[in-house]
Amino acid sequence: MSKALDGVKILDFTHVQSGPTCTQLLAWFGADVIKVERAGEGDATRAQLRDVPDADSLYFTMLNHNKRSITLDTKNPKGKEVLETLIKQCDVLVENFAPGALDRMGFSWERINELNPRMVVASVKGFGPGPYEDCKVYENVAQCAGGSASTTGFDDGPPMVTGAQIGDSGTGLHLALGIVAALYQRNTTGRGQKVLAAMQDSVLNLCRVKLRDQQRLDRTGIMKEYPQYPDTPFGETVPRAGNASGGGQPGSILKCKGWETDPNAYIYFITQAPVWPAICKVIGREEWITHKEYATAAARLPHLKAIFATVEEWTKTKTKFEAMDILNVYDIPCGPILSMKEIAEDQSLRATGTVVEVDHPTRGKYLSVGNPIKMSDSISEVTRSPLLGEHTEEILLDVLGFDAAKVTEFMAAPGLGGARVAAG
Ligand code: CAO
Repeated sequence: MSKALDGVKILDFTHVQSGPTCTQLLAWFGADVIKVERAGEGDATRAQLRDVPDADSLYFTMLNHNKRSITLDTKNPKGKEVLETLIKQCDVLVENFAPGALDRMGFSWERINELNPRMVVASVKGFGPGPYEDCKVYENVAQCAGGSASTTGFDDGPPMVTGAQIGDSGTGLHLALGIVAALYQRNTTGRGQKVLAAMQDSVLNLCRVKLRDQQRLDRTGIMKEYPQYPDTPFGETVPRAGNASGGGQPGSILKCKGWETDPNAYIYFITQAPVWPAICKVIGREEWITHKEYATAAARLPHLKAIFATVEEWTKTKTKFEAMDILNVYDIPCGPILSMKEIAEDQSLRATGTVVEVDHPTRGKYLSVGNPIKMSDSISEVTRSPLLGEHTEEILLDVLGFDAAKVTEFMAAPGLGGARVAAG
């Protein structure tokens, strides 16, 4: 079966998480992703958080599926020669080096554009142009600078980062969309272009509801769906809202049966207005259906804490899955708090390819996340991440068209191809 990005060649200069997430997605859509790494060490994540001695870490393997790896010292003249040829052959260069690193390597936008005017050059940086444009940035810095941390957590605690990697993987997603759009535009202009996804911007894009709330607060001084209302006065900035839904439908995390010993025996419960009568029936408070302090969404706002406390008395009598089964009969929006262990064992996620088992020659079988975007005519199959330099020879022969003698010369050069890799 063909794939959406068949024929697209990506020169993948990415490392750590943000850039590799982007190029892994493009690979799942069928692009030929050629990951360029330094001989000997490669992407630093190969050796980070290792759980199997001497094997590529899960950090690396789970972000670099379906790619090929070539080792290249791009600061060495021979390596530069190879890189220039690769630039001429590829459609997209993706990088997430520290600001200025590509220029220092001798590959500015102008130089790349001169070598291949059709090339799309896509970058992740921590910040866009401005006071912090030269800063190196990791995930949690982006979460803090993008507005997420100040609005996450509880009102009486410090700012908090979230476990979802919205700074890294979130920015990788944004960049992938930018690349596909640039390739689409190239069909009519014939030109490549620069694509930038700044981590601060991407986090803010995902946090836009909080910028909405800042303006509501500026105008009205109050936000009635926030847990601070009606007991605690609002300040000048959007406060941390705990587990409140942040939308027009109030929600909260409630205890379920077993919460005393199981840290994840909880359910997210939403008091969606259209199903309010059903909620009242399920929890045994039918008098609330018509009571003037509970009958409408607006009337309920000052009583949300008491309402959720009453609903919780009911959820505490059910496991999170029992509660789900009962509530879903009435279309009451809710969701179990799933642990990573439960997700790893969830057979429905395996069946859809959202969680996949992958085999690897040095680490054996492991679980990974498959392509979360499903397409009917471009099915993603997850193949293992490459060993360091595994495809160097293959790429020199097939992509660059080197003859056997030139491949041998290249492979022997110190700091270039490096030793031949035996693939499992
Ligand atoms: N051959 C020769 N040199 C190479 C090379 C290769 N194949 N691959 C990388 N290098 C060099 C770079 O040219 C750079 O050299 P200079 O500093 O001399 O210009 C050097 O390796 C290190 O690159 P770096 O500064 O990007 O790496 P770092 O580990 O110091 O910083 C990070 C990592 C992530 C903080 C930084 O890359 C960054 O801020 N990136 C942009 C934001 C980003 O993507 N952050 C998310 C990271 S995931 O949490």
